[in-house]
Amino acid sequence: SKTPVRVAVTGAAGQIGYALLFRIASGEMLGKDQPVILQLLEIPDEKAQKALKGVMMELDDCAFPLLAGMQAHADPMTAFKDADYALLVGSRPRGPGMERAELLSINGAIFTAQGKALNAVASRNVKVLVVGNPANTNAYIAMKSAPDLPAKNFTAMLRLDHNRAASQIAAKTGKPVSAIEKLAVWGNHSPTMYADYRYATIDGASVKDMINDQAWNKDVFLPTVGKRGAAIIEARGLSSAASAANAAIDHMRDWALGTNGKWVTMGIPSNGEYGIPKEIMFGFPVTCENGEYKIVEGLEIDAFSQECINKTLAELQGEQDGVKHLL
Ligand code: NAX
Repeated sequence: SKTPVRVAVTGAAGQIGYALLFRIASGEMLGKDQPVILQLLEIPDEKAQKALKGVMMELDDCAFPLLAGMQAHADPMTAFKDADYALLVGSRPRGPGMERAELLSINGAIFTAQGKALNAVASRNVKVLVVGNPANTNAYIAMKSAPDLPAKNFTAMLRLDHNRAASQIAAKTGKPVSAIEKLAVWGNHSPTMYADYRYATIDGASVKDMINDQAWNKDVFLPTVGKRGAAIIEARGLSSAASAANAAIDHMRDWALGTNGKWVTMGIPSNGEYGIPKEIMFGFPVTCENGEYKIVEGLEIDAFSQECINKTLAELQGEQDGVKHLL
């Protein structure tokens, strides 16, 4: 059987962690033949560490055949040791009344420390996914703090936006979500992201032609997908957790095991594609093969799409300028 791989997860006692760890341990992320060792990081706070122990007791009680080991950590330098995969879920999202500068400086501290720790102790091939918000900028900070690791190994989660867009299109067209291909979400994981179905197909037919309603795109689809996170909070009293964990599983599984030519969305450092400045952590359509992602290139960007892309890019550049002094 295969050698176990090491999967580090931060924020492991949080609500996304609770929806994520059991699926990683059951083989849904890396395959039903791939044993995993979970390296779980929480803040040193006694309550958080105790809650983490409780989650680990439940993981034990699942008797997962693929769970080859697990440890609790309070220090990224030990949590990330030899990690093959790192899912950075724990962060400080923006609270009510929190100033932007405060948000950026708290997360700056978390993600510079975690980037440095990955740089020092993780596998040289570690695949990093940042879920914790602001996800793109946190991923950018971690990447810039890990100069000895390939920049391409750092990614941010846009997959929840991608899956939300697919689900809205399925509802609008009355077609199964599994039949939708060639969907893309550009930019920042925030309400400015641009979900783009101009190239999408269902059983080979154009989704754009099927819907044929630019007003629906602009006035219904984009705001619904962009504000979906807020709508979940409003309905549930808590932010998206199971759907976020599911998107993290999708992102890592596709990156590791490939997409068979299917497009998915990942937040990745730009190499200048589509005029996005280098190193900006931006949502792009990609395909994955042999453990590598590749941007879908050559798509035409019309005036409306360019306007949307410029807006989400400007927001990201603002965020990244706000953390430059930390790097
Ligand atoms: P919770 O508050 O339930 O859990 C977060 C956990 O992270 C807590 O247990 C906390 O102790 C821990 N933590 C905080 N700082 C840490 C650090 N430096 N090292 C290790 N652990 C640390 O939040 P949850 O609902 O699980 O959400 C986690 C993050 O995901 C939030 O930032 C949230 O905004 C973000 N999200 C991102 C999404 C995306 O699509 N990219 C969607 C869902 C979610 O909103």
